[in-house]
Amino acid sequence: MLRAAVTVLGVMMVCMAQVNHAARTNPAISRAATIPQTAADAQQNTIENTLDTILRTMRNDHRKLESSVQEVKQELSELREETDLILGKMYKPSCQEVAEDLHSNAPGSTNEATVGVYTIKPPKYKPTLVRCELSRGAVGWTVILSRSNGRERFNRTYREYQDGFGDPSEEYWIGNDLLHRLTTWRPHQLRVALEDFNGQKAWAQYKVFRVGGPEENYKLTVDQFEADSNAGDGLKIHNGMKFSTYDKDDDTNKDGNCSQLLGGYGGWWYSNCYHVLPTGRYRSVGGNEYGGVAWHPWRDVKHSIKAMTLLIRAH
Ligand SMILES: [Ca+2]
Repeated sequence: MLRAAVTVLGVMMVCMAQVNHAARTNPAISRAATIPQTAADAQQNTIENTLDTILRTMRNDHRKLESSVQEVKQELSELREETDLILGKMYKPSCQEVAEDLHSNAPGSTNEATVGVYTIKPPKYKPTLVRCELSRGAVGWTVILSRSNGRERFNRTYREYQDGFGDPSEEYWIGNDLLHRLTTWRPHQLRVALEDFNGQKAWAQYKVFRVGGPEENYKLTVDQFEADSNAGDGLKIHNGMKFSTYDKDDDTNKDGNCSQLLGGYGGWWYSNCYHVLPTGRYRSVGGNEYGGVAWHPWRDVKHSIKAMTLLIRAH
């Protein structure tokens, strides 16, 4: 009995020695031998494998989705270009081309300057109604602002000045986005026509007129004043200014917002605050108050004039 027990013990010791040796040389056996896999471990492995499969499928689907989005973007961009081309064939890009078109179709009829409202469509911009002044020799100017009777409201938000507002055949603002588009597409000049309540008229012209994009707050560049302009260089202090409205103050007045301080709430390239103010409060008589429709030095900065038109044309 004792001998049998000693033999069994001896066999067990030999077996354990073999297992230990195998475990030292093979880590897999070591884990299997020392930490036996339970049902919970097996379940965890299954869950991990399933999650792994789901993750791989999701990544795959995501890649496919990204590729589809890219394709849709490409198609949209092509569609936009096609629409742009079609609309570009329907409408002239500016009043200059409107004038050239009228002149070539009826050369004898443009001996006198005419004014009309036309739809123009500069490249990569929506078709927009504007007022054109079409002069002799196929010359077309685009009216960008008009004041003449005080019927339109000019106390508008930054957003409204971006889009433009009013009636092109009467009083209106063409819109800062379109101004930016037109004046950066081709170099432009600016002409200003003024009229006072006593019937006197004056004009001013600048060879350079450019409006920056929204990222630079529609910064104004107006330069090369033409010396024979009889209204005087009123825009000098506005050159380089950003566009401000009553709800956006980018003027150089440290104490407040010029658009609000002047009481008219019109948008403009205010400095501190103005010599010229086409969007001021309309007064049916000249008056002697700040904030009216003004062009200094032609008239006092407090004198509101009867009519002002700003026009632009590519060189
Ligand atoms: Ca300010």
